[in-house]
Amino acid sequence: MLIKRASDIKSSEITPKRLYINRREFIRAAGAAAGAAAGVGILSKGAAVLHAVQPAAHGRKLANIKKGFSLTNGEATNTWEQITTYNNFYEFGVDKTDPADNARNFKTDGWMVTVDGECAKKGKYSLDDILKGETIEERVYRHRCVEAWSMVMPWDGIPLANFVKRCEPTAKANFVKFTTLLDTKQMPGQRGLGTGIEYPYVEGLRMDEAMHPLSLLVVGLYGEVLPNQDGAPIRLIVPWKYGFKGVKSIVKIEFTEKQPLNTWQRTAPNEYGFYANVNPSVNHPRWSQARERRIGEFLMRPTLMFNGYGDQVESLYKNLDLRKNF
Ligand SMILES: Nc1nc2c(c(=O)[nH]1)N[C@H]1C(S)=C(S)[C@@H](COP(=O)(O)O)O[C@H]1N2
Ligand SMILES: [Mo]
Repeated sequence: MLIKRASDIKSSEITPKRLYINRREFIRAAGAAAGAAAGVGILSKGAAVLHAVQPAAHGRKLANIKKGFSLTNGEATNTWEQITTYNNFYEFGVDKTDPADNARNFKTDGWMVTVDGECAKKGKYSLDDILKGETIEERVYRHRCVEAWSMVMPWDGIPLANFVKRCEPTAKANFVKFTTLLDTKQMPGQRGLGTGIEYPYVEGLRMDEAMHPLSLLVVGLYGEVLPNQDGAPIRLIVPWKYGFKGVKSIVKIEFTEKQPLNTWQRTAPNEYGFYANVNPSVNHPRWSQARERRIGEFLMRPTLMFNGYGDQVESLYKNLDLRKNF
């Protein structure tokens, strides 16, 4: 066979490109190479641009949400439309509108989260189990992507600390590791092609970061059930870190002794670290992190240390060199 199938292209063939193209282009380059080989890539992409992306349909309202706190200095909250049509969720495609298109029929009924590792209460938890006895809080947080765009989102969720305590971690539990669903049937971005990303998507936090009151297990947006493109039915939000720490559609929470290897660090370790604290003075090797584009605004605004949450979190890092531990 002369034509290479997507799955025949080894990730090693595209590896050097990581050095000079950005995250999405790096993924897309693999797709274009495969598409060109198959003679369809460019045309189908061109056609895709012509359709208008639809925001998430309005879903079920969550009951009894308590106002939490807004830590945004009065900055305007982004709209439902913006938050559900401009996404990063590579399992559903690498363009910002792909998750809105491709996660539309994602099935989350009967969702279970496995708790494992260094803890007493291992097992499978349904969403109801996780939310049992909890008050869902609305937290309006800034969200800063490592790609230098940002939004303000009104999440609904519970403090991650509450759930961690219920799992009764052992003395050896130094980190919490989170894993996204692996489902090549439902997630087209996980199929075939050697994009250089190994699925499932994995993230992690140090135990004290997981216990910090700002860390949130999110199940809703704007008081409604979390839209699929934003990581339904349950995802993490850690507002002082780059957005990629906010792992979506979580199926496993593990307590580990050693620091987990998170997906972006594994994919490009010179560019993405474990900590990923928002830091305007540590640039990405290929772009500045000093400023950001707030979705809906024209001028770029300065990026704030720890995304503006320094008063709350800087004590966690007083013994850490944030240049080395980026
Ligand atoms: N499983 C998974 N989680 C993920 C991602 C992803 O591609 N897959 N993208 C991350 C990145 S880079 C960002 S900026 C946020 C985007 O969240 P949002 O689409 O709800 O704004 O999700 C993060 N969580
Ligand atoms: Mo991101």
